[in-house]
Amino acid sequence: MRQPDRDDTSPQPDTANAGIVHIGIGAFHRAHQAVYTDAAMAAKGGNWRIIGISLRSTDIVDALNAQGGAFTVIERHPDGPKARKITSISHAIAAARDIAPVLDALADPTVKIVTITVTEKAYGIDRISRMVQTEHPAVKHDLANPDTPTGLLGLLVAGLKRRKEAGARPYTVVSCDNLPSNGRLLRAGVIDFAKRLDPELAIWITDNVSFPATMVDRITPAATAATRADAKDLTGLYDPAAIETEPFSQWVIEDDFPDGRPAWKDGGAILVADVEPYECMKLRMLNGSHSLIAYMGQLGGYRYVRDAMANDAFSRLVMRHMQNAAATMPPLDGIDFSDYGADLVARFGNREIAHETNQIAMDGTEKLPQRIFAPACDLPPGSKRLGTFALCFAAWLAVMRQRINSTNANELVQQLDDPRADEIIEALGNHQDPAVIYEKLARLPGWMPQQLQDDSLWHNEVITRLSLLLSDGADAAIKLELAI
Ligand code: CS2
Repeated sequence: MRQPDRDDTSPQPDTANAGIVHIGIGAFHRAHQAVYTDAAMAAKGGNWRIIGISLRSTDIVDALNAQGGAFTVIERHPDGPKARKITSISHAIAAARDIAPVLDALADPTVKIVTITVTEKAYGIDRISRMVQTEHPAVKHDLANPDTPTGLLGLLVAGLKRRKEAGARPYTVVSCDNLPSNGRLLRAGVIDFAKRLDPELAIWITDNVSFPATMVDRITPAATAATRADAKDLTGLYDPAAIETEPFSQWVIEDDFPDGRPAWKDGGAILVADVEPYECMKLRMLNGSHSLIAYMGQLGGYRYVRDAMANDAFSRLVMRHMQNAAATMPPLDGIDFSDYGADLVARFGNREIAHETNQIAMDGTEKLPQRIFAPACDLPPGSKRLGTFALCFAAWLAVMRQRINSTNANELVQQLDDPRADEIIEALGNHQDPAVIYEKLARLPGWMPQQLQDDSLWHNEVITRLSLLLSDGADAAIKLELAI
């Protein structure tokens, strides 16, 4: 990312006041929005420091606060790692310890924007109806205890309620998670949640709150001891909050901020009127391929994405899938999907990045709908391009089956690493027949679109591939896919 020139008369990232609350201060936020905001303040100033909220972990909160919010970003370049100090976080708060300071931060009218990275499963919004999922644990808790919320929707609505009661302006709410139409989805979920508690608040939110959509992109493996060791080597300081990431970074933001925003454009972001085509491209080409690599990689014994990509047949499969995904989208001005795909192949192959297939494989029930099912539905009926989508779904089924077969009952839920693990275990039981495995998991409620459930080609393509994966393994399935 380019380093803008500093304007020495403006407040700088390490001294400015806070203007943003960010919910979910994990590695991705620290590698992405925190870096753009740091660069934006360095370029144009503004009181836009970030108050970071952690919903669950307390360790990261303590680590950041002990360093005045500062932390190290290690960028893994081909010619070695580079360290960068980021000071855009003012301080962090652990919601699990006490919700009062979180609600106070949300109520503070100097906070103009709330940004969010909590991962797909924390939303509790049905992707199709866009209504709240009343059985989602956090949603259920927060509807019953709206003054002491624990989840995303509960927090956002409690904060907005305080603003309305104080006669203050609301904050702008920005989802930075890999969800389709993330702004519209979150808007509908927040309004539906509010309606269930306070219909007038729901109307006020509808009339006053803006929910710009964003597309976020930066491959960020979980930090390890090697991350912290490199941070120490490069900076001389031990930093428990250090994270590592690839050099590439992209943030496309819908420019709809009635109460202002940092100069994110000067920090390298792209501000546009309509984000959804970018988001669709990224979800289908990058994240869809990532899920294919994750499940096929798990079956083929590849711990890291880079090692799977170093296998010629595997990387040809990934390229094939990218072409198939690109064929599901209308053209996007100024973007050549083949160039975008070629760049992705290079990023996935980066030898410096140790991105575990297991990390990407988690939460499949949350990820596959937008990455695999939605594009598969957009192919013309009978298209041969369906094959790689069917392979990705078959690979997920095979991973679930194999993990259940090889794990003892006590560790099963943890091993499946999916919010619907209990349902998956129950549905699969001891069934080993590919057609039955398909039936049982395709019929999880509210998941696979009806169009695919009714599509006999999809059904057959998945079962053929699942049979081969279970009997002969990943290499055989890749070979067959490339021969089609
Ligand atoms: C990955 C993403 O874990 C996953 O599911 O596909 O986190 C991916 O690395 C990011 O979206 C890249 O921007």
